[in-house]
Amino acid sequence: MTTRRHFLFNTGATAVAAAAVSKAGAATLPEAPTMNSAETHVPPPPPNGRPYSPVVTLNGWSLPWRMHNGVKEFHLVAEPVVRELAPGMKANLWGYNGQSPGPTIEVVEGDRVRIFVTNKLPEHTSMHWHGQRLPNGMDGVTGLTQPGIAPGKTFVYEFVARRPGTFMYHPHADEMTQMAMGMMGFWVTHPKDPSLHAVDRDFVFLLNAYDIEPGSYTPKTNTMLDFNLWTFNSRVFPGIESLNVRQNDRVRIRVGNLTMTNHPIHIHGHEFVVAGTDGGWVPPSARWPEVTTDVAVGQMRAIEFVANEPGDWAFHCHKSHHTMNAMGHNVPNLIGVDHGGIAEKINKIVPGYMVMGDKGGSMGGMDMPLPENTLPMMTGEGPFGGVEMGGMFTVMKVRKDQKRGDYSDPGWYQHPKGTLAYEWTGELPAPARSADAGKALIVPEHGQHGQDVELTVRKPSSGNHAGH
Ligand SMILES: [Cu+2]
Repeated sequence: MTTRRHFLFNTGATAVAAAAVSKAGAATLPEAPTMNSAETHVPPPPPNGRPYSPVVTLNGWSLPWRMHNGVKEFHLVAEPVVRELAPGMKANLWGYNGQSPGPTIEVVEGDRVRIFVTNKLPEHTSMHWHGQRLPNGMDGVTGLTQPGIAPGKTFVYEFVARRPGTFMYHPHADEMTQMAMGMMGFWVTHPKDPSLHAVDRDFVFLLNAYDIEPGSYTPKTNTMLDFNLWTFNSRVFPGIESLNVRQNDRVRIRVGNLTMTNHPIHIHGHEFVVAGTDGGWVPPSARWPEVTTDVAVGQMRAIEFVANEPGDWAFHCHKSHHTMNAMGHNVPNLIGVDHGGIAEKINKIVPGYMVMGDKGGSMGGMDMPLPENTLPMMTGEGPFGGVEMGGMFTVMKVRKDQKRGDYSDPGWYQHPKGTLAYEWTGELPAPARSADAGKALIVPEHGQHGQDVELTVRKPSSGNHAGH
């Protein structure tokens, strides 16, 4: 593929830029390769160091290193970046080496690692190596274990990657701003023995969230909970590449959560086990089967399964508003309300005004004018029409005829005859229905207290509820 050429081109371009910027450091600093495309770049085989099976960072890449006297040297550059969240929308973020999230760092258990972190941001930063065993002074907490890295300065972190597993990196400086702007990356420490925990496909996803007003480009950094763009590797559906696997591949998906809320991560058609957590590998006897696993804030989970069911299987966060793109928050529920024409009338006064549909929320078919740089809330085309998704959603494509080593997108699944849901046009038996069917829905008056419906039918003489 063009992957390698693209990668080398970027590497060369940055090496020049780095030399121009830092005259004194150029001789000793390893190059800082950069990437500004959101295609997936599968890393070339490791040039030196001990062997391992590389992970796949969808819509991302892994950071190359140089060997220097037996030490693996990496160079991360914290800087403003432009990230395409999906075709049709770009965001002004902060990231590393041209991208948010930053490149994935892959090392082998026992490696001595030296990471140069250069700050090209307008404020100080630091780097915390989330989950690692390391000397306290390498932990990257501004004020506690080091001063902040001032703009234009470079700090060096050095430690032995002692524990194999799944990790993250992020600043521990002005965190609310820097994380809300996209500063984070993935780290994988592979086991010394490459046959341990071996899988055929090893994907990594960093969960992040942004609050970008429709029509604007820069996240609001004071947002605490009300984010409106929920991303896998700083991409939203339909901008997230599919997980392409061969039938019967052993698949691992590592998920790290640096948003401010939990994400129940769900896959269709297969059960998995949580084979790894923040703390390392789970002994096989302690793993239990699931189809959804919650990934709390600051946690990492590595799920594993054999992809033995061919098809196009949804992989997504199970919070339904996390599989939608940016919207206004105060949209009332108008199911059953005839508001024909009202949106158009209001639109003449308030451009961009939106009402929820009277037959449900679906806006897939609505012809809504969107502000510039704004994605539809529910979108994406599948072989059968609109997928009506956004945010943290993508598809795992399991194919039996995929050639060994070929993980290109196989296109949509062709369902064998007799295995596809279809419209029934014959006679219908009478459906079983509740005895109350057809009666008006009783809405509890004090629903927020969780009482039963009966409790809301008060006797006229009762004064006990007056305080409500
Ligand atoms: Cu979620």
